[in-house]
This record gives sequence, C-alpha cells and structure tokens, in this order.
Amino acid sequence: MKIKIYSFVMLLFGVLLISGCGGGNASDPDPITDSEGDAFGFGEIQMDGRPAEGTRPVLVILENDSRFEPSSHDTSYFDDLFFGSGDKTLVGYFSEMSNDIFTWRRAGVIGPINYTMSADIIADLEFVDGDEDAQAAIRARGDRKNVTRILQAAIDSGFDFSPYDTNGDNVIWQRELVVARVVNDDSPGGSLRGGLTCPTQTRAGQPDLEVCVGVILLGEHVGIATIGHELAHSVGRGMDELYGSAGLSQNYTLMGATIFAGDDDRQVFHLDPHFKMRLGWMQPRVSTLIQPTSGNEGRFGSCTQIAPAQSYLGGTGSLNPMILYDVVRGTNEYLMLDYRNPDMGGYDADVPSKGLGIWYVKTNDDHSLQRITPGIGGCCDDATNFLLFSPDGTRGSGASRQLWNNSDGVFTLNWTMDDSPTNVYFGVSPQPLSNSIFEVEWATGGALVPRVEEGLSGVVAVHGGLVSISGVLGVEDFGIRTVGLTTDGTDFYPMDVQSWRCGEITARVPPGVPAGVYEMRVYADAARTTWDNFRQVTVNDLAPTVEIVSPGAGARFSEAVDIVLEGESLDPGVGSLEDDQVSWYLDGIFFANGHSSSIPAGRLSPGSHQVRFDGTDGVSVVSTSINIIIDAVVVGVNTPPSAQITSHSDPASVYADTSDAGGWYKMVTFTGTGDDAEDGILSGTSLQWTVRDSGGSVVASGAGNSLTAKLYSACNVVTYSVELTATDSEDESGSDMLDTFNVHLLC
Ligand SMILES: [Ca+2]
Ligand SMILES: [Ca+2]
Ligand SMILES: [Ca+2]
Repeated sequence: MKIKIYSFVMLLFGVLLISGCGGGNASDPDPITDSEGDAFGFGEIQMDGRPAEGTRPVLVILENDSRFEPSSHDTSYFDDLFFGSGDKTLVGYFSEMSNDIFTWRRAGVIGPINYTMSADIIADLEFVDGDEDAQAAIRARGDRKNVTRILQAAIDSGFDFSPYDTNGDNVIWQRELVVARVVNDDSPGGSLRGGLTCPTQTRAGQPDLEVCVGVILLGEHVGIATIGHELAHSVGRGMDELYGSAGLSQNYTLMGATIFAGDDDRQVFHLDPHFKMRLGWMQPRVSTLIQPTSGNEGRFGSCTQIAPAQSYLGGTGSLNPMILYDVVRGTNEYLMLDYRNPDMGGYDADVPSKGLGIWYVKTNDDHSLQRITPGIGGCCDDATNFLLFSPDGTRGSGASRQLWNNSDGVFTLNWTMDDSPTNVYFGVSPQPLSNSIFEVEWATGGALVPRVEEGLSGVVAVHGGLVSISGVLGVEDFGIRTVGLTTDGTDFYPMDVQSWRCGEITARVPPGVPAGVYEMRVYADAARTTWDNFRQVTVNDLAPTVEIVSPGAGARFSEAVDIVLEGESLDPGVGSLEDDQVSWYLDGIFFANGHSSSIPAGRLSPGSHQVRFDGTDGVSVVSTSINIIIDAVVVGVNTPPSAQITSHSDPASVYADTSDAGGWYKMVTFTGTGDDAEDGILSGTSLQWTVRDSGGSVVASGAGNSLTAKLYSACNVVTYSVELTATDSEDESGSDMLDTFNVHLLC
C-alpha cells in the first residue's frame, strides 16, 4: 500500500516538474546525459586511463646554470607560488577551475642545484640549419637530453622518487608525478618536454627505479598562467591541442595562443568550458537546436541563466555552461556558452571583458579538435578550430576583443567550419543584473518569441498590485517586447515591469486600467501581433479612503478667525486622489474642491456645524465628517484663540529610517496655525508645540508655525501625541491635539 502511495506522489511530482519547466521543451538546457557525455567526450581526457581527479604530486626543482646570473627568486618564492596559501597559487587555481575535482599537491621543492651544461647539449640547443625541420629536430634532441640530465641531477641531489611509484612497477610515470624545473635564465618562458632516456635511482635492497617523466621547463620569471598552462598539458593526453586560432581566445582561456609573458606575471584566466568538460571537471547542460519550418521563426529556443566561470559549478548545476548543437549537423560541431565576469574575482579576475562567451568547437570522431582550413573569412594562419566569436564581427586577435553583451542586440553567427549560417539568434540580458547571474536566450530562425507557460491559473489584482507570469520569456531587451493587459487585443495597458527574468516576469497593474477581466500577454514585437499564451488577470478597483487632518473633531473657533481645511486621500495602488476628485461640504452644502482650503468662521453662525470631506476615484464615492463649534464674539469680552495642526505625515504614522546612538528614528515636521478674534493671526512664541510619548513625558517642544522632532522608534511601533497651543495677548489659549502619531520600525 505504501508503495502505491509513493508511486502516485512521484508521478504527481514528475508532472509538476515538467509543467514547471515550461513544458519540458527540447530547446531547454538539461544536464548532460550519459549518451550525450559519450557523444561530446565528457571526461575523456585522462592520463594513461587515469581521470584528472583528486590530487597529483608535483616536484619543483630549482637550478642554477653556470652560464647565467643567480636567480632572483628562491625556493620559498616558488613554494608559495605553487603550493602556498596566497590569493593566486597553482593549487588554488586548479581547485577553482576543476570545481574541487582536481588539484596538485606538493612532492617537494628542491635546489637550487648548481650545474654546468655540457657542450653537446648546448650545441644541440643552439643548432642552426637552413632546413627548419632538421634544426627543430636537433634542438628537440637537446631538450630531451636536458630533461634526462635534470632528472639525473634530482636523483643525484638525494631526492627519493620511491614514494611516487604508486603502482609499484619500479617506474615513475607522468600519471604518478609531474616535475617542473625553474632555471636562472632571466626568462618568463615555459614548455613541457620529454626525456631522451629514463635515469635510474638505485635503491639499497630494492630494484632500481626508473624515472620516466617529462619535465616542465620554466624560466625564473615565469608567470602563473604559463605554469598553469604547462601543468594543464600534463594533466592528460589530449591537452596538447590547446591553442586557439591566431590568438582568438587569448586572455579568455588558459590555452589561448599566447600566455602572457611579463616578468613574474600574476594574470590568470580560466580554462575554457570545452576542456573543462573533456577533463570531466564541469558537466555542461545541453540543448538541441531545431530549425523551424516557415512561420515558426523564433519559436524553437529557450533562455537560461549562467553563472560566472569562477563560481562553483560542480555537479549537474542549473547555472552551468551549456552546449548548443544542431541535430542535423551532429555532435562533432557545436557551440558552448559560458559567462565570464572579471568583477567576480577569483582566478578569472583578469579576463578583458564581461559577458557571454560563445565557443565554437569542431571535433574529430575521437573528440580531438579538428583543424580548420586556414583562410576562412580572411582569418587564421594554420588554425586550430577553437574560436571565440567577437561581437565586432571580426576575428582579429588580441586582448581587446569583447564578449557579447546586451548592447549587441539580437545577433546570429555562422558555423566557422563552412561559414554557413547557424540560424541561431542570441540575445543577452541587460545589466545590471546580479554579478552572479547572466541570462542568454537563443532561438532558431529569428529572435525568441516569448512563451507564457500554459495553464497558469487566473489571478485577481488591484491597481498597483504585482502579477507574475512564468514560461520561456527571454530577456528584457531591445525595446520591442512589452508586457501588458488587454481584453481582446484591441486595447492595451502596458505594465510597469518590476523584474524580467528568463523564466518569470513580475509587473504592476497600471493605475488607469478599468476594473474588469484581462489577458496578461508578453508581446514579441512593437506592433503587438506576436504573442504566445497569456495569464488571466481580474482587476478589482479598490475604493479610496479620505481623512480630515484639520480641523480636529470638536474644535472651537471664534467667529472672527479663519478655519484651515486640510484633507488627505489615498486610492490603493494609485496614490492620492487628484484635487478635483475631493471636495469639502459645510453642513451638507458644497464649499470647495481640493485637499487644502480655508473658510472664515464668520461664514458660519455660532453653534455646531458639520465639516464633510468627500473623495471619488470615478467608481466609488467615500466621505468622512466631523463637527466643529463656532463661538460668537462678544464685544468687550476676550475670546480665546484657536489652534490647528494642519499637516503631518500621511497617514499619521511613519517608519524610522535613520539611526544614531539612541536607536532608529524619523525626523518629522508638523505644521500648524493660530488665529485670534482680537489679535488676528498668531505666530512665533504665541504657538507652542509639545510632543509626548505614550507615558506622557515631553520628548520635543518648540514655538512657531512648525516643529521638527526626532522621534525614536523601537521594535514594531512607538506612539506619540502632538499638541499645538495658541495663546493670545490676554493670556487665553486654545489647543489642537493629534492623539496618535505612530513611528514604526521593521524588526
Ligand atoms: Ca610506477
Ligand atoms: Ca480605486
Ligand atoms: Ca483673544
């Protein structure tokens, strides 16, 4: 029984998952499957069957060649650079690039070993011949002799290679140990070379040990990227096809045509996503490209977020770089998309621009990179085929090449191999987005047509309310896509977009839309002819509210003074009503429009009168009223003045927004008036303000027509009262009281 329930839940969950992904369209990027992994060579680059996982030991050897000045760097310098705890180390670099799947560990840092290069090696290394191939062959022989000499020197120095014979075959292979040698030649260069023969370490009571590793040859001023590049060569067979065409990938991958070569350089760039995939360090997502039939342009595609290269992109991450391949062209030719962002720091802080990288990959059946015939589009001598397309449309080299950004608009590219159109149209999200998110959309045949998810339930909203829709919506872009409400397509109320992401748009119901039932659509074009599905939105019109701020209920006025009329209004989601939407009535008779007005008290007879304030948003009419008392002026008898608090924050509560040693507070200004039958308008010290807390203690006071008070809050709310007292020349007084003024705090 339990099993059946479980199955049912799983089935339901599966259905929900599919609908939540916009229908599981084939264009959506999904984690790479096993068969796709086989098709693209995921994890295939290994060293003698050993995947690039875990750690591998590195031995660093420093040497002093007697022909050169002593090195300016000692063993601790290279120990730190390779294995230290600083910001930029080789160990840290490989950890970040591989998403913690692989890095190096310290076998040792030895030397400096002093030596004198033998004459025959010097002769080979400096061999000159008109036949370039012959010259190269002899010089390579010199390198191989030198590598054997270096390994022999390490043995002679007493370094014990035995612990690195992990398979116990009495031979040290490159999969067991990598050796890097730094020489005092004042150069920043690097190369990986094999030896001529394998030198032998004799061991007491054990068989001799052959050391058959290549050696990374480094100059004393080598930069970290060059070392990384050479170490990457030694990670696995297949890492020798690493050079982008004519510098096209320069400064965007560890395997760009030229690694920066300034003395002691610390610039470094991530390895491109293709090699990360081939090494098994990053599982890309995969999306197929389906070419449309006529009339379906822009409808086969999707939109996704990609995290920057230096983020942790382990496992089947939903923000991982991705492969786009055309099902007709097959899996030996594809585009790879990644996001590069120097602002995110780490080991990609030196890439020359920020944005979308689109890598073109053309492989042989064994997934090795194929050579492209030189000269396509006027580019690339003797090119390998690993290109980074540039937004400027050229394939020039150099670090000034910029990645793709929103300013490039909707763009498309050709397949480099035969220069035929990919028919894929890309668009990149505008900035600013969070630095850790980047969005890109793609579709075949034209710009993506946004697709609202089918079956979204209807929603009720009010003016100013937020409504979201999900689906495959593309990036907010290019001034042609609009989100809004329509009843049948003939009317249109554009919505204020609060957030536009690939998969969800949140927008506000505009104030002017009449109550009713609408379709919320995302149009693909300015003419609003292209759209796909909608969400039903029922707009309810909420009634406004009105409030009389002044005069206060029950206030008394001498018939000789002016009464200030001050009202406030709020139409939810819209804001204050317009002045012509509010009106004052005295004893039921219209007096004036507007939120602010005044009336001579003498217009009213002595006694009680009703003051009414009405408002309407065009649909609902609302009203509030108070009573006031008019006192007759008696000749020869002084009448007390009247006071009116005429403004305060709306509503009679605010949120603390500033803090000091006393806590969070809000600066609030109150204004008021005083009027007296005998003295006329009162001002200055005739008007006295008192602000009290809920315990009755005075927290602020002052004289004049206004008072600005620093009102502290505490968790949730603190309540104050505000009193304005007007005093006339006969020392009689009248006052107005705001009983409740709340200062809130979000806790
Ligand atoms: Ca071995
Ligand atoms: Ca309304
Ligand atoms: Ca008086």
